[in-house]
Amino acid sequence: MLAESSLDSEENKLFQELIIGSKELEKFSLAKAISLLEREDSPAKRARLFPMLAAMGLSESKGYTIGITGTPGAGKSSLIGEICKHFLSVDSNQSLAIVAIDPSSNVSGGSILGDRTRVILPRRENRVYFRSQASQLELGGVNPYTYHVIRYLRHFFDYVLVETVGIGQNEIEVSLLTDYSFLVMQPLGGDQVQFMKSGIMEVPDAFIINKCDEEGLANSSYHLLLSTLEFLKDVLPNQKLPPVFKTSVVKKLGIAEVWNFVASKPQRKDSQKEIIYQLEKWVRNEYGRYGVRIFKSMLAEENNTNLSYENLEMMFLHKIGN
Ligand SMILES: Nc1nc2c(ncn2[C@@H]2O[C@H](COP(=O)(O)OP(=O)(O)OP(=O)(O)O)[C@@H](O)[C@H]2O)c(=O)[nH]1
Ligand SMILES: [Mg+2]
Repeated sequence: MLAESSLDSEENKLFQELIIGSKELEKFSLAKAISLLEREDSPAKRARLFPMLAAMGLSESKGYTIGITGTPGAGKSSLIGEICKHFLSVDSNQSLAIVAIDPSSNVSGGSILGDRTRVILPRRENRVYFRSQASQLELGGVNPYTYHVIRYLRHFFDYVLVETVGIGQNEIEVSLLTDYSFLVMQPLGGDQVQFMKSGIMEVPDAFIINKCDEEGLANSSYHLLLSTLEFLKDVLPNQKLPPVFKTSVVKKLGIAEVWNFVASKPQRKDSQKEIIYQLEKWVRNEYGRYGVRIFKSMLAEENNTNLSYENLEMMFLHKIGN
C-alpha cells in the first residue's frame, strides 16, 4: 500500500513537471505528456492528469480547435503550412498546435511520423507545435486518443488545428472533435460529387477550395460549389449557406482570409455534446451495446449535464462494476 502511494506521488510529480513544461510550450514536455495520453493504460493516468490541470489554474476553454479535413492530396498539409507562416507573421502573442492524423503512419509502425506532410516549421519557434498521430484506419481515421490529445493541447495553445483525411465518415468524426471544421476540396467537381454522394456536405462548418491557382478555374469551382450547397440548403444547419473560401498555396492567395475568419473564432459547438459523443463511442468499443444501454440510462437518471469527461467516465465504470 505504502509502495503504491509513493509511486503515485512520484507520478504526480512527473505530471506536474510535464504541465509546467507544457505551459512554457516546451516541446519535450508536450511530447511526453501526449505519449502518456496515447498509451493503452492511460484512463487511470488521465483521470489524475486532467484534474491536475484544472487545479493548476489551466482551462480547456483556452484553445479554439479547428478541423481541416478533405480528400487525399487536396492540399491540407500545404495549406496548414501556409497558415502557420501567416500566423507567425501576424499573431505575435498567440500559439498554435497542429495535430495531423497521418494515414501513412501504419506503414512506419508509428515510429517517425509526419514525414509525408509538407509542414516545415522553424525549429526554435515555441509558438507553433506539430504532432503527428498514427491513424487507426488505413485511410486516416481519427485515433481513439486524438480527443484527449486535443483536450490536453487546448489548455496551453490558443489554437489547435487537426488535419485528417476525409473519406466520408471522418468528416463527421472531426466535426465532433473540434469547435469548427473546414472541408478542403480541389477545384472543379470531383470532390463535390463524392461528398454529395456520401451525404456529408452538411457536416463541415465551412469549405475551402484549394489549388485555385488560376482565376477562371477558381471562380467556376466557387460557383459550382455554391450552387451545390444552394441545392442542399434544406438539409444544412439552420438552412444557412456555409462560408466558402478560395485558396492557392502556390500563389499564396486566400490564406489571410481563412486565418482572419478562424481568428474571429466562429461560434463553438456544444462541448457537452462532444463529451457525451466521445464517451459513448468509447463505451461502445469497450462494452458493446450492453454498455451503451447502461451509459444511456445513467445519463437519463442523473443530472449529469455539466460533468467533465473524467467524472462521467468514472461514474460509468462504477455503474458497470469496474
Ligand atoms: N497547384 C497547386 N498545388 C498545390 C496547392 N496546394 C497543394 N498543392 C500540391 O498538392 C499536393 C498535395 O498536397 P498536400 O498538402 O500533401 O495535400 P494533403 O491534402 O495534405 O494530402 P494528404 O495528407 O496525403 O491527404 C502537393 O504536391 C502540393 O504541392 C495549390 O494551391 N496549388
Ligand atoms: Mg497531409
